[in-house]
Amino acid sequence: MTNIEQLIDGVLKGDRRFIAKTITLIENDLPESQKTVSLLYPHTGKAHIVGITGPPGSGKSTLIQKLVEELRRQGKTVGVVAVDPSSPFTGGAFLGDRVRMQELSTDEGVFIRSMATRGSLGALAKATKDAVKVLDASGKDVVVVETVGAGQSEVEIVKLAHTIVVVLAPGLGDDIQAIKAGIMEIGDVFVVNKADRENVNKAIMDIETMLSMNPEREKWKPPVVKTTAIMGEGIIELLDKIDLHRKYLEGGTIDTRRRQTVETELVEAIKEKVAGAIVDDLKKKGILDKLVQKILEKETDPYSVADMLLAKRLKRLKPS
Ligand SMILES: Nc1nc2c(ncn2[C@@H]2O[C@H](COP(=O)(O)OP(=O)(O)O)[C@@H](O)[C@H]2O)c(=O)[nH]1
Ligand SMILES: [Mg+2]
Repeated sequence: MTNIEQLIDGVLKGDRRFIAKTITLIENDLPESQKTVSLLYPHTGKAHIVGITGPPGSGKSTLIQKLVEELRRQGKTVGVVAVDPSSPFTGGAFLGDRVRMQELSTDEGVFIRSMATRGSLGALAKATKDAVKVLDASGKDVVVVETVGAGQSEVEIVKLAHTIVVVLAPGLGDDIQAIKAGIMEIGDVFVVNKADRENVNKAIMDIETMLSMNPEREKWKPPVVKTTAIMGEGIIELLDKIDLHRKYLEGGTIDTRRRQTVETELVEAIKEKVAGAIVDDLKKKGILDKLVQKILEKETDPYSVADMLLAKRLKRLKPS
């Protein structure tokens, strides 16, 4: 049996076995997991967190593989957390890639993990955020998070990143879907991958037009990078832009971003813990069932009940 102290110690040393164990603990939402994350928390905040999002099939996983290789060449350590059940990091279609993935999997400076989709999306989002913290605390220079830019939870996950890279591919008709999912607004760097295909320049122009129509932008003007991930082309340029964005953030806005992230996290923790405790209490006392019945009979409605519960609790909190 490993105890929490051992886990923490192992993670802080960057030991892959302990990192893996800790993330498994988090994934399974075991009782020790929260304590572990709390103890690791003071050691976080050093990594550059890079979110990679975009429609399925645009080449995110392939691109990340190449980014990891290049970062290693530059002497940087890297952690990857992928929330993409459609294309997990098992090597993709190419045998060559699979061999490369195996090489990466024995490199102590790299840790790659695909998150399992057990439980709700909200639970997955939380587990992913915690896994990023573990990798940050383990001393990785860069932590990459891959999510499919499809739903709100995925967008929420990627928002924890300092730098968000949106990966699109030409001719997939994905662009419109991507805009719908709201990922165009959050991108700091745009990638048109599969530059070996037709219509690359049109895709780039479409993105640039869209970006120019968005006046709400900060001083940072999101660059658009062309890559061919399968050939490893454009990777260095992409890393340069990612690093440029890091430097831009460190010039002033990074504290604002960190503040926002921490605020969101706190609000979510309060919702989960406080609301959760109230609901559990109501369930235990059998009150929840009665309230449901009343709502079914149209005697009241969910929001009025919530207001009533809140008023009661606030009254109880006030010193008499
Ligand atoms: N032609 C071409 N195919 C690519 C390129 N990058 C990735 N692919 C292929 O696109 C498919 C989806 O890639 P994947 O990395 O799994 O995409 P993800 O779903 O965004 O993670 C795979 O078959 C890749 O081999 C590229 O630059 N050019
Ligand atoms: Mg993928």
